[in-house]
Amino acid sequence: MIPNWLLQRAYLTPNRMALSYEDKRWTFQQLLDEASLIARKLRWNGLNEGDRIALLGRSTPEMVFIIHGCLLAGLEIVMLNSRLSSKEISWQLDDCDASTLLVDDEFVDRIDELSTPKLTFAAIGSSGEESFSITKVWEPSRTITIMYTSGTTGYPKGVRQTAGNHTSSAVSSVLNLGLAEDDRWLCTMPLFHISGFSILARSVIYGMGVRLYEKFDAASIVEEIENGTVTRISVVATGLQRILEQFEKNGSVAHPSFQTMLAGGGPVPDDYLRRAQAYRLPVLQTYGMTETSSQTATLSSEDALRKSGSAGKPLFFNQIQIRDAGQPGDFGEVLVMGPHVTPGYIGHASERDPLEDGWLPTGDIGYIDEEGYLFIVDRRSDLIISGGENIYPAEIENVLISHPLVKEAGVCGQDHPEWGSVPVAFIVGEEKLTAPDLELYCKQQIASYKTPKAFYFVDELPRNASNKLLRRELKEWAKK
Ligand code: S0N
Ligand code: AMP
Ligand code: MG
Ligand code: MG
Ligand code: MG
Repeated sequence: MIPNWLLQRAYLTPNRMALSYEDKRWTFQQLLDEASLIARKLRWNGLNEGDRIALLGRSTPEMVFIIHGCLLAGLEIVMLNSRLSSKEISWQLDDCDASTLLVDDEFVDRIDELSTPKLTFAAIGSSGEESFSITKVWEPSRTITIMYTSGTTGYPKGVRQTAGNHTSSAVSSVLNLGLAEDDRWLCTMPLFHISGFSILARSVIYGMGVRLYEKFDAASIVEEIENGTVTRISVVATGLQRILEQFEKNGSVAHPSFQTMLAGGGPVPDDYLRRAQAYRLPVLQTYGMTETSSQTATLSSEDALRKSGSAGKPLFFNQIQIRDAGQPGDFGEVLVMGPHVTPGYIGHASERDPLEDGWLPTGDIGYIDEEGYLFIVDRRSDLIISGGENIYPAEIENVLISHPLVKEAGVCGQDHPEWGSVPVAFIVGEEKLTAPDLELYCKQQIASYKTPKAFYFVDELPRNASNKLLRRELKEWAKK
């Protein structure tokens, strides 16, 4: 059994710093008090142990209290990506069958026509309370969070992340990175992604402080890294790039107490890793995904320079292997096994077993070198990763093709200096169709980051003899 995280943590180290935001801070006891209050209010609103709710909020202390409040109340939390369009959010709400949507008042106007009952954060705050006794231990199989991740078909899948998944992930991580008494993890990653949520989990499991930012603010982040007020941070390549530019501007270096910059969520350019050295930034590349509740493999600090470009070795409890690899260096699909791997999906994908013979096929292509280090080289499917957000061409193509003036549409990724890769669209359509029309049409239906950055009008799309779209060819076109 796994101890109820926050209850156990507040019992063990009540006075340690748990959370800070701007100039405010909370100890673990204060965090427990805030979260317990929320839990009683959620109960009063008819939410009971085992219920599934959806949560749409910003990275604020209130959001952290609500997350922990939900966990204390025994709820499963569907974490909604606040960058999605109303239409995408409605789709996920239908698919997950949540009984209630807890929504930050900031976002209420985005979701006015919903069939799911909603409870705004303000309404939770002003509601009555119902006392109940908090469950002290959790079954490892208990679902803590559900996060949607894009799928090849264009329909995202809700991934279950259990108490066992999160806890083993956090324990594996600390076995690799170590823990200092005054560690503070700067969380600028969205809490609705596992990159951000996993920081909250590590905090309560380790008794480690989290410094929370609502927005990615490179100037403040770098100031904290220079001053030593934070010791760890997680970033995607886009964030790392902004941090490097800020260090360049400041002409400064990281404080000696700064321990780790965990970089992942997509490819991390070698050039960034090299440049980071000049600012004494210990950047450790990591390979993880929603289905693995964050890191599967991470480079260790002692290998950072020698194995630059590698995503490291698997964390202690985890296994990796390359499908059909005969010898070190052979390329193939990366397969993952371990207690951090999801037991499965919910909703439309619930029948799909994520595992094959006990291994999770990741869809990523990589190799393991002769010393056992993992290198990720490509993605088997057509996934586009823009600033750490995943996009499958099919979800954009489905939207484009629904436009009355569009006859055919093909989408692929194009290299981009800020986002790594962005979607661009090739369109066969009526003459009067314009790029601004299509952009507007997309933005009404899908997240802004999924809206193609360019629309190229063509006479026909590259197809093979059986009329299948040749996406590789499309990618070549996108390079011209
Ligand atoms: C990079 C971020 C911070 C950029 O956001 P920013 O600058 O705050 O944007 P906004 O001011 O909100 O918006 C301005 C305009 O920019 C558009 N936009 C925003 N983000 C993107 C994007 N990603 N791609 C393209 N466009 C974007 C907005 O739409 C807006 O435009 P308009 O005005 O047109 O609307 C932000 O994108 C960000 O936080 N990215 C990170 C997301 C993330 O966390 N991804 C990782 C997901 N994967 C995992 O969680 C598994 C891996 C993992 O766990 C991990 C990853 C890294 C490190 C550690 C771990 C770990 O294992 O622990
Ligand atoms: P998600 O499930 O949305 O978090 O996306 C996970 C995907 O991000 C993985 O399947 C990879 O395609 C990609 N990814 C994560 N970490 C890395 C990395 N270090 N290098 C290359 N791709 C990565
Ligand atoms: Mg995924
Ligand atoms: Mg992603
Ligand atoms: Mg059409």
